[in-house]
Amino acid sequence: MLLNSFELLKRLKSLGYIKDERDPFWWPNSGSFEVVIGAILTQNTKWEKVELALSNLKKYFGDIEVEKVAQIDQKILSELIKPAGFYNTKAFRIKKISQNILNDFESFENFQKKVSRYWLLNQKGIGKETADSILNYACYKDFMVVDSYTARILKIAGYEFEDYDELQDFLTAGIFENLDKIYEFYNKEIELNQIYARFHGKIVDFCKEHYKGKNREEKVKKLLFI
Ligand code: 39A
Repeated sequence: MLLNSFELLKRLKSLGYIKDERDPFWWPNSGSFEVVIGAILTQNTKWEKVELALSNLKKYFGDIEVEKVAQIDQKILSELIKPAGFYNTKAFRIKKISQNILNDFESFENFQKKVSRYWLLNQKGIGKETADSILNYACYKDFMVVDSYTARILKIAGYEFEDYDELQDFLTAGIFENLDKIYEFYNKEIELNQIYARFHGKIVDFCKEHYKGKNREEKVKKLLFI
């Protein structure tokens, strides 16, 4: 029986997640405006499709910067992000949030320092998972992302949660209560934002490798919980 989220973190770490070649915060180019775009693009689609859309944006813009995205023609933006699906809706959301970042914070650097979850949740089409992804991976703040993979593997361990917040509380409580042990296995003190970032990354990378095909629940159960 899994007692808390720390045990899941420990198990995933002992299985070798995250692989060393990843960004230290797992999300590629963490701490950049590109993550804001990636977090919106990744809604209702596979990451591999997001990568294609991001690659189109990089070919078009060079570096993906908020000032450039705020000014782009929305039809051109839709074409560039087409591989990620729902491209008209996503193009509208991406252009709008870019303009709002500049209007309310003047620069991406100010946005990183000052943005709140409340501000993000008031943007069109930004729900809790997208907001927490932006807060953690683009702004390096202490928010743990919850996604459907996390809910699925915890269900296999016998846990079901009412909603996003309850699951998030379960994840963060297990971390918070075991910080000393986490520092021990990392051999150093590691910031909470990075622990959350890497924990979510471990869950996603593990699920992409093992939560698939026939008997996936059984496979995951054997690897993680027996
Ligand atoms: N589903 C995902 C991902 N899968 C991902 N990576 C792999 C790197 N990111 C950053 C977000 N969502």
